[in-house]
Amino acid sequence: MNPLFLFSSFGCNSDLNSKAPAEYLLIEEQLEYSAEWLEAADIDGDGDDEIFLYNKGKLQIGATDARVFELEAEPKLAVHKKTAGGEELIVAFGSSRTYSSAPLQIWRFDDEGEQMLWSLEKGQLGDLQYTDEGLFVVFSTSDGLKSGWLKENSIDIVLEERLALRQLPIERSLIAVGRVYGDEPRSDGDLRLYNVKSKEFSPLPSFRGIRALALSDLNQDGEQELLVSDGWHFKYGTEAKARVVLFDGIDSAEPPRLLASFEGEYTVERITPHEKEPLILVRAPKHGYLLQLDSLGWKRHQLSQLGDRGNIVFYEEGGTISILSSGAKVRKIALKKESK
Ligand SMILES: [Ca+2]
Ligand SMILES: [Ca+2]
Repeated sequence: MNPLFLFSSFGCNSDLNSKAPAEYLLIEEQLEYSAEWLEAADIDGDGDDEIFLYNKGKLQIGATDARVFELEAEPKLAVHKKTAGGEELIVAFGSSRTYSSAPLQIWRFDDEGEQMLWSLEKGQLGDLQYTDEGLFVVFSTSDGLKSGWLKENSIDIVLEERLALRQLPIERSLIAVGRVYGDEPRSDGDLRLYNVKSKEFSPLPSFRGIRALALSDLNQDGEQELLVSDGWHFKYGTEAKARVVLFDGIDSAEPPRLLASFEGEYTVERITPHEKEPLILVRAPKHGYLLQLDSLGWKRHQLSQLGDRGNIVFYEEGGTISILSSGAKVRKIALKKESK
């Protein structure tokens, strides 16, 4: 794919058109610590990320001189909140085989300490998103699946919709809603926009069911692009397709564009765009992947194998972007800008 075509189809005519995207060399090393799950956020605001390492009920903040937070629960998803002094990390914890009676809990971590924002007995997390409007939580209980904004200590419910496990607010009153299945058992899922004021859905094009949603301004033109993993099928072993597509604005008449497909994987579970560079981390069942925009289009790099619960995140230190991958030995993959 020609990058000029890509950027012009973004509706962008900034200097990105004339600037070739950076090309990177991936330099992998194995670190001396383990993590069943990990995260990175600059909570002290000095420009370098702090590393969060979770192992067996303990979340260690910082690789050295560490603060330790103990909780009988397992981290599920985390989101970053920008603050005047850096970042906060917001983590949803829940039950697992080891912690079978753990409630669903949402905690905020900053440089000073941690604070529980919300908890729900016997709740299961569907999705967690942070936008300028606040924290948006999708969760299920015995009453069904609900979603809404966290306000004080409770969730201000905006939608109760079966099977709509993935939800992402485009704005306060407009939510992108992805279902794994449709109304009929085993039928294909779909992608729709929910208007909170009119309480109506409008369809967006998708190939079957949805497993992940993300928003990012990949070309830095001030407009967010919607990234979607579709292709889910109930016979996932043989029929499902693992794909990531991009919508150039949700009101665009253009069909979504396929950024990458992942042979040998049956779905994409999580899409993590970088905040500043056209880089996207993709978590699939077997491997992590990096999508990188270079002069030929979106290039796909297969990263380390991941366990059932492991994850991959971006990490920034000394101005260098790296990828951290969980495991018995954490892997760090530095993205070194290639000199030409
Ligand atoms: Ca820092
Ligand atoms: Ca954009």
